[in-house]
Amino acid sequence: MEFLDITTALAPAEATSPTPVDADMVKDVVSGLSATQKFLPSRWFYDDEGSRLFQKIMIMPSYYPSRVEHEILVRRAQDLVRWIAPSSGEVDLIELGCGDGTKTVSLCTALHDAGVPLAFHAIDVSAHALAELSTRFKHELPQVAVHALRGDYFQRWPSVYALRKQVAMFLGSNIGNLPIAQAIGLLKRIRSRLKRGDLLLLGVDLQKDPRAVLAAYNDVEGVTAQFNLNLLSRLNRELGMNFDLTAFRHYACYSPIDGAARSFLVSTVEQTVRSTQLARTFHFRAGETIYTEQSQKYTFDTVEELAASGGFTVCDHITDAREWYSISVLGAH
Ligand code: AVI
Repeated sequence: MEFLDITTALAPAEATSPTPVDADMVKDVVSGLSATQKFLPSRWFYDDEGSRLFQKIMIMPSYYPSRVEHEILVRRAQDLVRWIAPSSGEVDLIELGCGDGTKTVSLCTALHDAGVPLAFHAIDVSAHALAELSTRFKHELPQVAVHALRGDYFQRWPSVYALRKQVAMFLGSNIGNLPIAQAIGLLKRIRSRLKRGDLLLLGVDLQKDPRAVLAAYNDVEGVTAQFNLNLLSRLNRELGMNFDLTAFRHYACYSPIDGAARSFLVSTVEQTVRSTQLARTFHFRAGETIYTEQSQKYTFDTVEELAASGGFTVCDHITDAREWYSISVLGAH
């Protein structure tokens, strides 16, 4: 188990060496761009520029999920504390995809103020985000022990004492970006690490007025469009592709029937895109789309179905006043 030494998190080698070709990216691009409905998994959005653009999205007025989730973490902290507080002993709080800790520091403060003995295990792929999280906790909550673990939350789990209560957290509505089979797979994996009585706090975006959902992915500022198009810049850079970014447009839609917001890149002309690294060409008809992201919106019933498929039962849905978003408390049974 590798715990990140924050002093080496931003080693110069990492900052300067060219990005090696990622075999998973190659597989995804070849299969996605050869399919009848072209697709590219949204996990590839998050290079440095993509992460910077996502930070920008999170503070846009139309992008409500981050703001509402934050409001729940602050305003309903006591309800969360009641679920998290163990009957005895300490609690290991394990956040999958913690980012820079902005989401969780207020909850950890509430737990600390309530006298809950706490160790915070923060897992993220970004060394930069983990370094920021550690600095934030050092300044704002030095009393809480932070264990930063760098890696993919599909694979990593911290070392914890078997007898302590574990509370896993998967916030940010990130579950909604996973195809259903992967979402269930992730819940099952988390469940396999927990014992009876442990919890998973799952951040889910709820179904609401379709116009509010659509506005979040179709902002007038065009930041989501830049975020979507940045995927093509990344492939140009990392796979030697020659996507012309002016010949693709962002398109977002939302279907209240299945609760899915979907994003696409539309080829505005007939064109052929090449990759020197892959020695492949990909043809696009004018109007042809690449499906780049699904952001699932749930009802309480669909959260319950998802939880059951992953081996959990829903103990509570902790929501904002309008019920736009829920931090659902799932119990390992
Ligand atoms: C990270 N994820 C939950 C965001 C979402 O809402 O699906 C990513 C995003 N895509 C466009 N805007 C934000």
